[in-house]
Amino acid sequence: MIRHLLPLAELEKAYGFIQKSSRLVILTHKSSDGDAVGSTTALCQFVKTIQPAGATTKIVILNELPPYLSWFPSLENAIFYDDNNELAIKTIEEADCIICSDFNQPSRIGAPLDACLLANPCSKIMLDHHLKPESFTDVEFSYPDASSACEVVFRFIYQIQTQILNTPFWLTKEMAISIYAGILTDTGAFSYNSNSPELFEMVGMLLNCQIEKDVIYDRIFNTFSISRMRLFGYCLHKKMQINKTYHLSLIYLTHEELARFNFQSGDLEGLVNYPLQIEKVYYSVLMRADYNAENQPIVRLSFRSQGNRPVNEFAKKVFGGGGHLNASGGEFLGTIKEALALFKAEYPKYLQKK
Ligand SMILES: [Mn+2]
Repeated sequence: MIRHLLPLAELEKAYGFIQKSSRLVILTHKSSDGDAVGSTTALCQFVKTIQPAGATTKIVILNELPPYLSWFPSLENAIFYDDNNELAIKTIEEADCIICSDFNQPSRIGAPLDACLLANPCSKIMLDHHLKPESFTDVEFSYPDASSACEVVFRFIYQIQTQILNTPFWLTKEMAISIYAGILTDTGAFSYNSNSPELFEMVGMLLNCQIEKDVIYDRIFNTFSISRMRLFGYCLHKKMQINKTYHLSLIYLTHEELARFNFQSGDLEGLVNYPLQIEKVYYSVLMRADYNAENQPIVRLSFRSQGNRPVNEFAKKVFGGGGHLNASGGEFLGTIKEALALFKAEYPKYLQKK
């Protein structure tokens, strides 16, 4: 039994916006992951089933997708800002309804798309699962307890069909593929954020749509380039430092090291989780050198932990970031050397020895 979590009045409002729209746009966060692409492509297919004839639905994303995400159904409806600046901007400017999926702060979609989003006075709907949403939409479906944006999208479709349209719940195979891929991504293939029995009921319903779950797993996870696999090997063999007192693993990478392994965006995805597979390592931190939009050196940090060992406070107070209890991110304006010095001075205040 899938509970009706989304309030009916809000759902009716969102449904009204979509039903009236003739140029709908779906946005998601930059550096998109499987949940971002899964939720937007599933939504794109779904809204087409309730829009008036002749209406259009487009997905607009800042960066082009890496190969492991470019196979999703319905991506023929996506416009990438990197690829076509003018069309991407124009599409958002001309939208008469915008759905914001898998993000809750305009800045997450990247400049200049965020400014376009805010400047357009049309009706806006948020479907998300991150903490502390900013208020910039007319309808907010924000569920930090949900495994993924795709779970929220599943509920959205399920409730619109069964409560508003009074039809049995149905999905196309393509929608089910997109939703399953997003849930799979954001739960690390059901290794975290996936304790709810209801989630597995949803998965059962997705499997009933004849999706091939092993093929989806393969497309999302078994897609390393040779240089990416060697970069992982290098990090684990040469760079991982273990602090036994604090049960902490630290890996950092300089510009020079990243260049040596022909680093591409997304290549370090998932690496921060590996050290947690070591017995008695409960914290894992990954730092990598990067540049910001002003071309100043910055360091991007990822924090992971296990059990009741929060890392979000540390990420927030020391590195201006935040996130969930066990998974957070942050940023530091400066060099790796400076970031390391700050990290080493501060972690004893935030990490537990037990
Ligand atoms: Mn997500």
